[in-house]
Amino acid sequence: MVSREFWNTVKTNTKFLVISHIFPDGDAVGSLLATGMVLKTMGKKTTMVIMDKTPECFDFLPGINEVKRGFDGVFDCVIVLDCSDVDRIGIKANLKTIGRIIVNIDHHPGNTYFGDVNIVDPSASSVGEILYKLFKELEIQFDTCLGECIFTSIATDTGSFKYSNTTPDCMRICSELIGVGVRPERVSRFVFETKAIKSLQLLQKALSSLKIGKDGLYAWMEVPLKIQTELKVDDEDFEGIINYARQIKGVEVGILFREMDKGVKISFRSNDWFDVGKLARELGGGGHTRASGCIVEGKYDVIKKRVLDKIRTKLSQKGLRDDGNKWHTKHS
Ligand SMILES: [Mn+2]
Repeated sequence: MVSREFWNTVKTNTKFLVISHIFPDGDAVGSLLATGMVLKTMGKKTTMVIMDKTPECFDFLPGINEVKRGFDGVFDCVIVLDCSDVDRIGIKANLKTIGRIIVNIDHHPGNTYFGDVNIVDPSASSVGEILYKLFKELEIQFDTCLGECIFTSIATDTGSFKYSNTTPDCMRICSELIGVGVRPERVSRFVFETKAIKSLQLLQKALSSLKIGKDGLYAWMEVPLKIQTELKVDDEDFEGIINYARQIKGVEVGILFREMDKGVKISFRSNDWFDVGKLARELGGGGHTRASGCIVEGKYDVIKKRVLDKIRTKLSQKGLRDDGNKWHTKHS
């Protein structure tokens, strides 16, 4: 059993690096802190790293001040969380030069199984959910701190228990976590209900760019670099903005084009049947069936047109056999 291999790895080693992805979300941060907490309780030397700024909305989580932006030296074991592939970690070095054993814990369908131990469950709502099950096997006690981290993972990756990945399992887990003292309204206030003014100004700009495709099946928003510089916005200010495109009645796919220095960061959301995870992978990115993204290098207008054309074509092919036509190039 994979989990036995995981626990043997934990028990027989002492020095751990726990790391999750760049552009960190609630699952990246929550699962990182939960893993770090459990390893430390077990007396392991543990370094927690995210190679990127963590959004301020997660500053309330226990242990967040111990998360570092980099690391030195080598480790017995590197535990990678919520990363479909090694690029998502944001380090240049080969993982094998950092740790003797690589453990990959993830729930993305496109996971590349880059670890020596791979615990990959695409049916799980979040890495937090996978961790809960792993910790239960060892009869680890859940207190409010550990519970709050796991709860945040699940609550954010299910969009506050609204997405199709909200399963009986994740509701049962969260019910138990509330039972050990997690306060959903506290998590919700920090994570979902507190906004910087610049986030709302960004939303204002994004909404003013909102356009809908001729057939009404897709809608998009655009944020030029100039606006981002003016408002001094970060990645975290973009959180949730794309949903406004997806929410329009009749729309299946929502798209957000964010101009970057050398290309475009594109986010995709779908409502019902369109696999945006597959679309993003074809564009060199990744993600889930209903939520995904990619970064494409090249000229903004060219990329935008190609992506919109591609979506229009795919939408018009609904019900037809997928011809497997792939857009391989990352550069336009
Ligand atoms: Mn996740």
